[in-house]
Amino acid sequence: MSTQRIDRRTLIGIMGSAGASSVVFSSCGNANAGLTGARWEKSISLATSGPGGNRDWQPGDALKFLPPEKIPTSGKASDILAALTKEKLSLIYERMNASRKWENAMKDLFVAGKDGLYGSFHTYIGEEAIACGVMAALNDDDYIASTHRGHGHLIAKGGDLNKMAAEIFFKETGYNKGYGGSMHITDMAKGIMGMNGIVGASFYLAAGAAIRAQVRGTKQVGVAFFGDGAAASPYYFSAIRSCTNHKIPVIFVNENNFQYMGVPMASVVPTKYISEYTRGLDIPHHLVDGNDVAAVYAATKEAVEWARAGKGPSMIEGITYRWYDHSGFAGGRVGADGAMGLPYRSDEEVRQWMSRDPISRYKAWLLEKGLVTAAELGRIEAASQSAVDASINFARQSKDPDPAQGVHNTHAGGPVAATQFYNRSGIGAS
Ligand SMILES: Cc1ncc(C[n+]2csc(CCOP(=O)(O)OP(=O)(O)O)c2C)c(N)n1
Repeated sequence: MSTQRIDRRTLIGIMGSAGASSVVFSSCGNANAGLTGARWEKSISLATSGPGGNRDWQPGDALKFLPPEKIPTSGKASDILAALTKEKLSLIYERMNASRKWENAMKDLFVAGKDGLYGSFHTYIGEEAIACGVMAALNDDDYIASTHRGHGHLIAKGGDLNKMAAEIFFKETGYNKGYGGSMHITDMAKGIMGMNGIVGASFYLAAGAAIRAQVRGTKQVGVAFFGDGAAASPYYFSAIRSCTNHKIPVIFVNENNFQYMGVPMASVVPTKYISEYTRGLDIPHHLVDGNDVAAVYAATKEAVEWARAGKGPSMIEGITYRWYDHSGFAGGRVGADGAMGLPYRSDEEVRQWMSRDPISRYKAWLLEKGLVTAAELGRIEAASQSAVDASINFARQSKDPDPAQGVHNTHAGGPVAATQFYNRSGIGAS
């Protein structure tokens, strides 16, 4: 029997005419390299004609959700953030800057084709207020479970820029000795349970850590970050329901950036907001401007107090926007901010969201309230840039991993356990 080979574009066309769902399609799509507009236009028409809630979503519709241009300098959230010490407010600014500058530097290297970088790289640029606002309300020993878009989470929780840069450069000094790449970075000493290529995995990871804390009575909390698309995962409702039943100290933090790869979020969820899904559960829900670090911090502080008091989970939805393509840098340019020309969203929408830049808004808020001076903020920006430059130099100067060691990184228990396993299995250790 002869087998006919078909390319992915043809396959997608067949799936479309057979009425494939948007979720199936988006799992098959690869937003990474060389996509033509035509292919994504096809994906959008597939997604929007499938089952789901808001089937009429069009590129540009995220404009309806634009936050104000400035963080309000008065009000509950503003007062709660302003009560932090100057050191803590400065640290938030430092980490927001480090996150933005580190990813921007990586983006420029990828786009310029320098240093042999390749592979998945999901930028968090534009969403920094969520990670930094959440982390400011946590203790160092609280746990976070991240997503595929996790560099910003790691930086906000105090992770190591050098080790993360070296990992992206596939060097032996990297977090995973150069074998894991961007989506598998873990730093348990900092409570960072890992970035994760499995959409929807953060729910159970955070819940597991939180159950441990509950059993031991340590008062630690677990935070599950997840995207709007992950809310469509079958694990979401089951996890939040079980955590509610057992009052597990988990905070479910949704980063609603309206985009599920190249598919509009509105076509895969049936409600206008993710936080509407679970309203029937008797737990606090906070719907906040995710580009306002004060709003995110205030909501998380309340959720943390609720969890530490033994009352169980909370849900926070932060409305935000990612400036670049899903993964990789289609539409991005060296030294320029934002990815333009992507067929699943309008350039006007990108520009408007960029004008609500969470870092500039926080800076303006700090200055207007007179909490940190312009000179001090300038020094923080320069120090963040130096740390980013140093991380790239560190990565460049590090050695490549020894391929013979690769197998030893695949088993808990390290080289000894791996050797024993392979000896027993008769495969041989290397
Ligand atoms: C279980 C699973 N299904 C599908 C994918 C492919 N995939 C990777 S990222 C992604 C989109 C996730 O969107 P969202 O949760 O909204 O997060 P965002 O990328 O917007 O931050 C998909 C479908 C995957 N990695 N894992």
